[in-house]
Amino acid sequence: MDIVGGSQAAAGPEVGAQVEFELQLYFSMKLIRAFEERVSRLHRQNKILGGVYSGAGQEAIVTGVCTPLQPDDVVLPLHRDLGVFLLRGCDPGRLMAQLMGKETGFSRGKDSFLHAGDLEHGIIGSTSMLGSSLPVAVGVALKFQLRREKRIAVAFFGEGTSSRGDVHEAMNFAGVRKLPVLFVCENNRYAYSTPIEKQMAIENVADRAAAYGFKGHVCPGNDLLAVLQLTEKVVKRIREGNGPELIEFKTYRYHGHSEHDPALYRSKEELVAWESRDPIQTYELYLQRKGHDLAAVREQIDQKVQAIIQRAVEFAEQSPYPRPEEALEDLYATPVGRGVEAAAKKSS
Ligand SMILES: Cc1ncc(C[n+]2csc(CCOP(=O)(O)OP(=O)(O)O)c2C)c(N)n1
Repeated sequence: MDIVGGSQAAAGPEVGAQVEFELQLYFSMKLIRAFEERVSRLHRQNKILGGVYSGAGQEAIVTGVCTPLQPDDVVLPLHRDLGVFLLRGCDPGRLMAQLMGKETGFSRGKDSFLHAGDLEHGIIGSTSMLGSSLPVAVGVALKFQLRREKRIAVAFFGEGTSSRGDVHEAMNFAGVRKLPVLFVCENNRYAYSTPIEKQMAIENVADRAAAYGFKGHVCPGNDLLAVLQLTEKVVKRIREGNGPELIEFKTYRYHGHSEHDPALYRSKEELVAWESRDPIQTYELYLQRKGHDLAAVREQIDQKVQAIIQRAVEFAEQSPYPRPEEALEDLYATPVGRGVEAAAKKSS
């Protein structure tokens, strides 16, 4: 069992492969939950650089969306999608080092998690300007289309972000050009402290897709199997050149907007109601009904997960902070293409 998404495991028709796949999905959600819990604890110990935006409660979405993707697809996560890094096969130690601002992180200690990306694993980081990553996803998809590549771009965003202007521009352009992009809205009901009914006048973000000329779907985001089955179908259609689609997943975040937010704007009853639909516990019930020995499976996976996280923390803690003289390195991409050599010669 590896920690890279389950697409390879999904290929085998045999029962063994199916069992392996089911456990891989469980492992993925457990790893994301435990990793984020550890990050929250480390934050309280003042070991994390910058804000922590926990996605606890939303693990089924990242898991169900990333699993059917191919390694050469490109994903653009937002601030609550740390799990994307784990499922795309990024090294957990480097991810933890990024969170701690260490030299060994993706940006070599130049940034917090918020803007992290890892091009080696097809992840483009976001900026603080919510929604700015959607036009980038559309640009990536345009490149795939122009080069006739069977790759897709996947843009994650919240329901609050969906009300931003550049989200509209991105979706409109993607619809006009029928670009291979999947828009993934994680509707957790709050944009910071603003409840959904105070920032949009319709019930579903997905309803907006019709205005751009493509399909929009509403899906229960805490139900891993529902997320996975819908995403598989949608991804297949997009990959075959049928244009973009939008999936809105209804979900809930357990923590406040970030770790310094006690979320006093919502009721205990509401939180408890959503906790009773927890994605991991719901999936555990499914595993049990499928005949897995849940206690044994849980123990084995918890041990594996804790070992991975412990190694990641040790690696990050032992890594150095960047040296001041590195501050100006890696700020610009190395120029490539026609005329670059001549221009370089001229200026030297
Ligand atoms: C353009 C812009 N406006 C406001 C903010 C401040 N801000 C950061 S996260 C956030 C809430 C975003 O809510 P949503 O898109 O629903 O995602 P969630 O945090 O709920 O996952 C806000 C208002 C920002 N970063 N960028």
